[in-house]
Amino acid sequence: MLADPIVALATPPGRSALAVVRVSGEGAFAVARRVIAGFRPDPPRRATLATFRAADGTSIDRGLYTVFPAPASYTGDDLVELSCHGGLAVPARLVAALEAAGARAAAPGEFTRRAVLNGKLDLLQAEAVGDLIDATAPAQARAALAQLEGGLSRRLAQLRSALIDLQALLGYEIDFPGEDDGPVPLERIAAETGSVRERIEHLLATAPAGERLREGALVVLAGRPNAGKSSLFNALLGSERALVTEVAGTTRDAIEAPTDVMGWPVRLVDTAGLWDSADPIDRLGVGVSRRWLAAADLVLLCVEGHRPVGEDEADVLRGRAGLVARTKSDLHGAGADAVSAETGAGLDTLRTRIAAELFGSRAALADLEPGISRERHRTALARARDALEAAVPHLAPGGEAVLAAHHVREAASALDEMVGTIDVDEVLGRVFASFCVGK
Ligand SMILES: Nc1nc2c(ncn2[C@@H]2O[C@H](COP(=O)(O)OP(=O)(O)O)[C@@H](O)[C@H]2O)c(=O)[nH]1
Ligand SMILES: [Mg+2]
Repeated sequence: MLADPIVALATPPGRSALAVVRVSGEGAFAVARRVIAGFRPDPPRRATLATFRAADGTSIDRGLYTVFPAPASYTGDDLVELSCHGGLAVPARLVAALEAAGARAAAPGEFTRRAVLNGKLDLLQAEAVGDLIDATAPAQARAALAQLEGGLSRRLAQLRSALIDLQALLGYEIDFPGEDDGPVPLERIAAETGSVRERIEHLLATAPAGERLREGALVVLAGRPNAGKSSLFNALLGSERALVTEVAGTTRDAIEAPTDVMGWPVRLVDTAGLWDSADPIDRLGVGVSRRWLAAADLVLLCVEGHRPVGEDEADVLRGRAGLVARTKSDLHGAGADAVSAETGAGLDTLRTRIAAELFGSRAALADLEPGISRERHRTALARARDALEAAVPHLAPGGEAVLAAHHVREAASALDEMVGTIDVDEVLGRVFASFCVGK
């Protein structure tokens, strides 16, 4: 059955004051009635105090339940939310009782999946629900919330609408070929196609920052042994994750830790560094460092004090995003790039530089424009752009409007796939409504 009642604990298992259990689907109220003493579906969206009972009639807990009748619920189906005491025993008994009463244990993401199937959320918004839950830095949460609220969906809807207009114009051209003074000259259709293509390109350009924002930017520390990498790593994290000693070569494996730099998500990696050593274990460490450096979004090169940057060190930064941090400023004195893991001086300046380097103009948390945030979006948009590019030659004088229309349709279907809506009738409706082709 498409909407059989499903049940799941909506909060993490473990010790907590409260836990929330959700039941959704056709028959959710009947299931709830078997467990909640005196259950009533009215009034909706109002918390009611009741006793929750197991199948054998023993009481499980006293808690609140809230009823969300379809379609005004998260899933779009009938839904009941029960909040009980937290911990391991009570929520587990409550879920078991609801299963005994006829609900099936939900699969991961099944509530959101139903919300998509019922048209409550599009695919982009469903992805944003996951991103919002997974967000660790404020900027991530903000971007996810904007996407959940439909920011990206609206941008795509505008693009899609422009493509449908194009299809309508082309439809006219196909039905009345060769009419030189038709209502829309071919050049205008070509120009319009180019402008939509440009807008898609503009959205595509948000991919690096968007993906970086969703996944966390990879910042890798590099530098000579004893440059102070591990100390800086710990200072930026605010915890002693990496071992620090005066013995060169203490760090051998790379250590990765997620952190938040001025509100932006960063995965900080401490490495052994890149320098020659006879010791085979050191050499392994250097190999690991190289792989991390190759993947880095930003390399943070640690150079002690005023020592000149060596040729080998400069090489590490060549052709890639990088910053130099002058370490141990408490010993060597201050400068613009100076930082001390010991005293914390210069750390905030360094954080600001890292954030600006990684997120650039998006460094202002307030004006995040809705952008794309995953490979799935990028490939769909690239497909749409390529399809429009392929349409252009057919829009030159003497071109085949039918072929152009084919490519424009393909571009629209790439966007549909991205949002998760496919509706051919809409295109047809638009063509006939705005052009009265059948006159
Ligand atoms: N005074 C001072 N000493 C530091 C600072 N940062 C690191 N050190 C010392 O420099 C040595 C090497 O530090 P470490 O972080 O292990 O360097 P790594 O080999 O680059 O990881 C250790 O003895 C640290 O205590 C700093 O900011 N101030
Ligand atoms: Mg180290």
